[in-house]
Amino acid sequence: MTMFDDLILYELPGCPFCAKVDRFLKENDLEVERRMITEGTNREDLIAIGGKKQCPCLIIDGKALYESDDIIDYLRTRVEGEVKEADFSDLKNACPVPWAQG
Ligand SMILES: N[C@@H](CCC(=O)N[C@@H](CS)C(=O)NCC(=O)O)C(=O)O
Repeated sequence: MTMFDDLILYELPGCPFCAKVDRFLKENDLEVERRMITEGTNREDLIAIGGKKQCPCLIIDGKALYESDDIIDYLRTRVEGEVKEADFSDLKNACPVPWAQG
């Protein structure tokens, strides 16, 4: 397992785009600090850092990176050795969380 101290991942429960990132992390045995935006001040904190509440968002050394595909592209660069691709084929490509759509 590799833990990255410079990365924080903001997530939303039930978000399929967050699930993609989660799968990629697990597949490659990577760990980052995880923050659910439904908890505490995480939502406000994310907006303060990145300007929007969209999840997933990876904070890299204090800078926000949105978009699951871009996050996974970035994480690929942090894998030591061979990158293991995760299967996302069963995940929906739309947000099912009504709260997040507003
Ligand atoms: N294209 C984006 C879609 C992300 C997305 O739509 N996330 C939803 C949660 S399922 C969200 O955060 N919506 C709230 C918002 O965009 O403000 C990705 O791949 O990361």
